Amino acid sequence: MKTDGDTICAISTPQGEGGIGIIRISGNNALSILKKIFKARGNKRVFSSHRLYLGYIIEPKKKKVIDEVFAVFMAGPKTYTREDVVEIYSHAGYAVQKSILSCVIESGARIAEPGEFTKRAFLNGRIDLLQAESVLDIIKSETDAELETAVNQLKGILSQKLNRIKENIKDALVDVETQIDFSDEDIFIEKKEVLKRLKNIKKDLDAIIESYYEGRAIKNGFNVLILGRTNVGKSSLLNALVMEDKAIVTPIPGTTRDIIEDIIHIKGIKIKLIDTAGIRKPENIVEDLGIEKARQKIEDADLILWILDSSIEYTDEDEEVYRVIKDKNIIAVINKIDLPERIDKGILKQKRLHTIVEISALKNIGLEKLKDTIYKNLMGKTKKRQSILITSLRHRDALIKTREAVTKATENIINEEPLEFVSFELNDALYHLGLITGKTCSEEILNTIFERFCIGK
Ligand SMILES: Nc1nc2c(ncn2[C@@H]2O[C@H](COP(=O)(O)OP(=O)(O)OP(=O)(O)O)[C@@H](O)[C@H]2O)c(=O)[nH]1
Ligand SMILES: [Mg+2]
Repeated sequence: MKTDGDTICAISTPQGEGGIGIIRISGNNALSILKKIFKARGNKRVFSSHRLYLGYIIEPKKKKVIDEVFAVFMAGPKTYTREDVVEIYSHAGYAVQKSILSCVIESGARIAEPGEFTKRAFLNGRIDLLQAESVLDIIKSETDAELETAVNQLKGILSQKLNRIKENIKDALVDVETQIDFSDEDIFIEKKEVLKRLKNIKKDLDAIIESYYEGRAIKNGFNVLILGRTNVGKSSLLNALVMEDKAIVTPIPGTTRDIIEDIIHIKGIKIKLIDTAGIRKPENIVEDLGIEKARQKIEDADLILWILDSSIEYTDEDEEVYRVIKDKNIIAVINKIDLPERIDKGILKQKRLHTIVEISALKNIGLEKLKDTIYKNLMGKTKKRQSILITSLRHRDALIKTREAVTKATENIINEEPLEFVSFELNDALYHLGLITGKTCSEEILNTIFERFCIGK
């Protein structure tokens, strides 16, 4: 799969008004298009590579000046796509950029598909698929931790690690295949040696696969569910944590009927807070549906904040909530501690809950402590911060399949099965590993990956 070098173009900066907007052109005709539409100051006709020229974009047919711009021609392969690339830095405005783009198209380019520039960088071998995907992650990063992970991926740290694993699998494969070819003669591979190699490969794969939990958390954030019976102050807690009146709060039990979500950051980790309808015997169909939605969220929650009301005795409804969530990761949050205490905390102690935090959502008491507890709970789940993280389900699936094949190869050797089986499994392992870096990827997979990009990237 290679690009055919036809010339593509796009507005690469976000649409709207701004100081500068960039139009990017890539392909064989990039330079000739520039020459048709751009007149450099001083009438220069020769463009040195990687140098900025000030001048005007002039509509080729009507000879009308559209904008004063900077333009740069970058000769391949030292470019983003490895093809010839031109970038035009114009003023950012809808009409200006649209007019320039029309000139470019009339002069022989076509509009790029989403992610097509990056796709070309991949197809022309400048970056592997992992790095191409990291470009999207960098664009979408909201927190420093997310950005750091994505940049490491772009720098190729994960690719290098995977390449080392690939080389190790290949070495094992060579050992095995040599043995197959010379089976009648006296070349004899030490089974122990191959098994040791495979064990190390598996260990490396384990570590990367395990990093997915942390990687995913950094990328997508954790789901923290606020759950409890009606009127205990769930929505008040959401509002206090997001510091905004996001959810309606009233003294009437059954106020919240739908799921209400917002994002907060605690020490650089992203947390999706999810407020839900209070759980009790529903009084009507709307409330019933709301409660059902709340229950459905339980499965996906990384953590459940089980809210209780300090000013009222522990009720059957509280117990009903507890019954549903008792096997999950929960923090018990006793709210309304600004009011006289009526709840029997002894009941909670009997339940051997790991953590109980006391707060007042109304008076802003104990919220810092609660945030700290949430952070420790979630980060405690991840081991020490790993330097290499995977964040994509696609990578994780492929690594798991790689590991499966390595495990099978190991079993084959232990069970003294024909070495051809071992060789088959190791080739399978290489295939799945290759899916991650794009070596063995089909056009279809590539398309689904690059479709997620915006146009111009
Ligand atoms: N005194 C006191 N009142 C509170 C506190 N937190 C919430 N409330 C009050 O408790 C009532 C219910 O609060 P909500 O936040 O709507 O409770 P909820 O759990 O979301 O209720 P539903 O959505 O009906 O399930 C409101 O009148 C709040 O002002 C608190 O810490 N102290
Ligand atoms: Mg509510």
